[in-house]
Amino acid sequence: MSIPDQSVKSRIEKITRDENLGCNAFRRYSKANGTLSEMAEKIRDSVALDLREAIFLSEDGREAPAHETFLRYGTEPHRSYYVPFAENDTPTTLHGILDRRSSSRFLSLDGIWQIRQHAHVEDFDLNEALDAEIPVPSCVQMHGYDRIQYLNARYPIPAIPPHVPYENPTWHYRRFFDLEKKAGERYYLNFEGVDSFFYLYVNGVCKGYSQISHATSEFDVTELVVNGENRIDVQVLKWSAATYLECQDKFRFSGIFRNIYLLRRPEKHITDYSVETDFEGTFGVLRFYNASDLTVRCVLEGEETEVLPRDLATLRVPNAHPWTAENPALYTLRLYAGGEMIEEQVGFRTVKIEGCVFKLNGQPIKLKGVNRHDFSCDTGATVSLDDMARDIRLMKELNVNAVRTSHYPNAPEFYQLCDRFGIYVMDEADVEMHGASKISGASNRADWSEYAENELFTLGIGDRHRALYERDKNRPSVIIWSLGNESSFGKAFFEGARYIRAKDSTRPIHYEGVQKSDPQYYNSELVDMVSMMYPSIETIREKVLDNPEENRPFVLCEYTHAMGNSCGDIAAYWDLIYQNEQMMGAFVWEWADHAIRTERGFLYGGDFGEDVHDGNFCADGLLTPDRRIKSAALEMQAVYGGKIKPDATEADLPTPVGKAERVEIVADEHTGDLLSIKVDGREVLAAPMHLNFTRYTDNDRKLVAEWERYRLSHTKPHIFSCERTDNGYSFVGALAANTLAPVVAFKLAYTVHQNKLDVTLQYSLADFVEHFPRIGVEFGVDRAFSRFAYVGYGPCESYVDKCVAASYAYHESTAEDNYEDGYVRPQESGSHHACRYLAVKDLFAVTAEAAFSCSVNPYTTAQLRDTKHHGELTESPFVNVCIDLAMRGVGSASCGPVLDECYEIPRKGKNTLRFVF
Ligand code: IPT
Repeated sequence: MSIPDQSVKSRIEKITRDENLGCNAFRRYSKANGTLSEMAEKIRDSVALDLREAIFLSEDGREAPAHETFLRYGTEPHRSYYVPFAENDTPTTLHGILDRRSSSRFLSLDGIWQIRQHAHVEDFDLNEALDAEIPVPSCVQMHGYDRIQYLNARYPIPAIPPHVPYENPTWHYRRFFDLEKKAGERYYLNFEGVDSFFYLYVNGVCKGYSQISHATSEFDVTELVVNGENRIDVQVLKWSAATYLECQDKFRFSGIFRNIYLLRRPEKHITDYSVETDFEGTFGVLRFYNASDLTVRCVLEGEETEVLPRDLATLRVPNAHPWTAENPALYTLRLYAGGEMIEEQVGFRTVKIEGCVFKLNGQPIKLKGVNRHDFSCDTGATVSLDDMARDIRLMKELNVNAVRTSHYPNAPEFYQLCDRFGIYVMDEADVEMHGASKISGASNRADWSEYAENELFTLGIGDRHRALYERDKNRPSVIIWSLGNESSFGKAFFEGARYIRAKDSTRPIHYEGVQKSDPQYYNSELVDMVSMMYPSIETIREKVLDNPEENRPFVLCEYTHAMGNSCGDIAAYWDLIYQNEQMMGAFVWEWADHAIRTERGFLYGGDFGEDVHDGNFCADGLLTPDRRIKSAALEMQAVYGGKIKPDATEADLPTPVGKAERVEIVADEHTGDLLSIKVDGREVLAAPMHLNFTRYTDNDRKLVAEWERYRLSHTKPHIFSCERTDNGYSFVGALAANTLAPVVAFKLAYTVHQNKLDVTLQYSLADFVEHFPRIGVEFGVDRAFSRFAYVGYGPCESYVDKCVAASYAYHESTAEDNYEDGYVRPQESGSHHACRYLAVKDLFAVTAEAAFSCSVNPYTTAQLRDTKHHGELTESPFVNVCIDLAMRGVGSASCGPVLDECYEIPRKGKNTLRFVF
């Protein structure tokens, strides 16, 4: 910002008063007829306005284009998601939910559209020729337009709310469709998601405009459509005021990215309704509110009742099964009016907070959660029903019972899948102002809370809260509302939060942001639970469990950052959660990696020539971008399944019997490296055995700088003494880099006895060294020897802090299978903790005095440390073997807390590895 001496609020005010950025093109429309707040009132009351009269005037008289307000115009009020059928339709199902395409009243407008890109909003010409085609729904950047950009918390545009740059890529979409228009019918166009702002034209007439990327915009186009061929033009803007409220950690895509369809409806029809459930003894009680202007006939399990307009009815189902994630019992409610039938799936369930305990159907439950974005590596923010159904199937398989829809409402059908298959949903509003915390170039909570306090945003935030509640209010799976993510908290939130509070007494409200705002809001009555992200166990104890003042239920809306080789801390969290009734559960960050599938493999931030980006911080999921399961997911599966402790280290050890008659070795007297092991004249080593003490995992990110202070990547062994004996070598040395004292002092001995080789390593870390990654040996063997067996934690990779999913047993594998090739950014992988035996098939077996970690991989430590994309890994010419005396835990410190001290490597150690040939 160029005005550093001013507060954000006064900056905004100054700009609002003095400047008119980017709105010149709209002057011709600006016939003022009200202030923003008056418009907001009208929109709330759904008063139809003529577009030409729509104001573009702010409180202080500033003219603004529509996309720099938070307004929608010409849209229907937010309503529950449903698709009407004709009474005589035969609805079918797909993936277990109602197939809306089987409704004769549903006309999909997905498919191939014409498109043209413009650099500026004003370049749009309604009647211009469009020269290209694009599938809808889709993200334009996935089709060669604009540029793919991944950004985490920062705003992608200068922070001058509500202005957006004049350089504002705009897409003109067009398609034609045939309609048999009938007298007495109404036609509604529904857009389920457009990022970030759009104008709608039907047959050349502007019907209105809308924003909120992850909300349905419905337009009544009855007066504009004709019998026969119709034309729709949509102008989609990349940047709008909405950009300030949708600063979520994701690839920043644009376009009509969710489904679009036309509903054909009777003149008088159901507009909206709400369903709430409860129990009376064994009866399930359904309270139905008819929010429409006509009488609705309700049929529930044979019980039928007529409900007058704006009236309430109660229906009862005897012996109703409560809806839970484990047993998601659903009952079919059919609503009839005006020749239409609307089918609802009702789940009877109650959600209550009693004392500090979160209860479902009167029982305490634990939310075994994940944070999920709508993301596909092939289509970006556009996800198909198949994609969603696959996610739900995988969640059930991995013992997940809850999803936080981070950080916006997901596509409506996702919730129906959750109802059907049993997933609790924390449904989050499309609100994130994370960028506001970074506008001064460094994190600054004061800037952030000034945004949250600024009533400039009240309309936009309030509209998002209304959209959230109204669309999803009838979903049994939704058990918690979340006011958004990472936006601090303040006055701009009050109206929306109060709206949800007033409308819904059956579900609690979540919002983590009160923790990071002005302390006056910490106990806001608009929020029902304490929520944190990535706290350490000590912080949880101190702030919540051991704090007598804190009596609300506690949830971790994000924890155990699943980036790369991660989630070493998940069992420790759940040990605490299972033991404390105040802890209602936790949501892993996050479900799946975001990365784009290309011929070069998966790409991430910075690979698309972005001016600003956040690298591979988007690849932080339990699953790969194409939904393969990683070891972190297996660890979560075990812990969510109730297993908290690793298996005991008990297993039968094979007794290595060597057949060799003669073993000869050659070591380098200046480095201590073992250059040759000849067994009966045949060379075993394809690469020398050397000391191995570096690694990279994404959770080591913050240590990379520290390790560079110790110059680990320049560190080499220095030998002070080398003693040759009849049957081997004995070295005393240190690991050191130029300019520095040694980081490790060591003794190393190689001793041959008949068909055996003992490798004895003793080490001691220098006092100034912390968080040392590992210490052990690494060497190569010929690629013909890729089969191996071990006794230790497997078959998945395992580390000192990540071995609950593994079983302690004899396992067999190959180098190719052992490396976890799902890491978008290559890294340390495939190690097995607490091994007592390793055999590289047909070459040797290793046992040791003390347990060790080992891996057999097609890549070297250096390759895994230095290669930036999986697609750039070239198989090493040999099979790479690592045997570590000590290997640091993996933790989740890429965003989570620092690794627990007990998982650091011991400061001293000694082991003898006995190779038998
Ligand atoms: C937290 C965000 O809420 C989430 O969207 C994601 O960015 C995650 O971090 C990291 O991957 S915010 C963080 C500053 C704690």
